[in-house]
Amino acid sequence: MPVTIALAGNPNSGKTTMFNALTGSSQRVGNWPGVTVDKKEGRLKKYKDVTIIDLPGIYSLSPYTLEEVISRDYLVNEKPDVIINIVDGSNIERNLYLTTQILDVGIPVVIALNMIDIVNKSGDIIDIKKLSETLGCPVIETSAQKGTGLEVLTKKAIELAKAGKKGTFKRQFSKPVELALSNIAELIKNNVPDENLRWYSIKFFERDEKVLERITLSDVIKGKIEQIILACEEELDDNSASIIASESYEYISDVVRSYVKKSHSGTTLSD
Ligand code: GDP
Ligand code: K
Ligand code: MG
Repeated sequence: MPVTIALAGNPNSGKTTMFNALTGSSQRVGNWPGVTVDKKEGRLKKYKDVTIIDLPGIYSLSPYTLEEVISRDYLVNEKPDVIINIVDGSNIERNLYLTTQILDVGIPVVIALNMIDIVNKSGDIIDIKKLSETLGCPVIETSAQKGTGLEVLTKKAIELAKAGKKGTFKRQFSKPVELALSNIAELIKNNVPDENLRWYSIKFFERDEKVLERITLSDVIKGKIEQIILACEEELDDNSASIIASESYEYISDVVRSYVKKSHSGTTLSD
C-alpha cells in the first residue's frame, strides 16, 4: 500500500535536515498550486512506495499566512496518511502550540521530538511516556542531524498510516467552550468529514474566514452558530479566537510544567 507522510513543524525545528536524511537524493522540488512557495517531495530511502512531503515551516494552523494556509489545506483537504510533527525538543513549549492544532485535525500523527542531542546535553529531562499518553500519539526521540531515531520514527509512521490509526488526543477547553464546540459540531456535522469534525468546530468557533468561505451553510445555521459564539464570548468576556488561543497556551504550559524538568530552573516533574 502506498503511503504519504507529511512533515510539519515550526521553522528551525530541523525539518529540512530530517527531510534530507529521510529521502536522500530522491527529492523533487515543485510549487504548491497557484503560489510560489516550494513544495518538496521525496521518497523514503529503501521504501519505494512511501512518499514524503515537506510542508512549509509554520507556527500555527491559523489562516493568516500563505504558509499556514498551504499547510492546513493540505492536511485537511488532501489528507496525508500520517503526519510527522517535528518538535524542537529544546524549545518544546513554543513548538507544542502547532502540535495541539495538528492533533485537532484528526489524522494520525507521530511526534519526532527532535534536537534530542541538545536536550540531553542541557540536562533537561522530558518524560516521553507521559507526554505521549497526554498527546495521545507516539513520541519518538530524534536527532535529524546525527541521524538517530529516524528508523524507529518512520517505522512507527508507516505502521500508523497502514492501520489508519488516529490519535486519542482529548484536550478539554473550559466548560463554556466545550459546550459551544459540541453545539457547533451538531450543526455542521453533515457538512464536514467526520474525522475533521473537532477541527472544523473549533475553526467555526474562531470565525475562521477561510473555513467560512469553504464550507457552505444556510443562513439559518450560520445565525445559530453566531448565537452560540456570542453567548460564550459574553460568558468568558473575550473574543472567541483569543479564548481558544489563551486556553491553548494554558494547556501547553500545564503539559510542560508536568512533563519537562528543566535542569536550571525550579520546574518539577510530576508523577
Ligand atoms: P528547518 O527550518 O525546520 O528546515 O530546520 P533545519 O533543518 O534547517 O535545521 C535548523 C538548524 O538545526 C540547522 O543548523 C540544522 O543543522 C540543525 N539541526 C536540525 N536537526 C538537529 C538535531 O536533531 N540536532 C542538532 N543539534 N541540530 C539539528
Ligand atoms: K532554517
Ligand atoms: Mg527548512
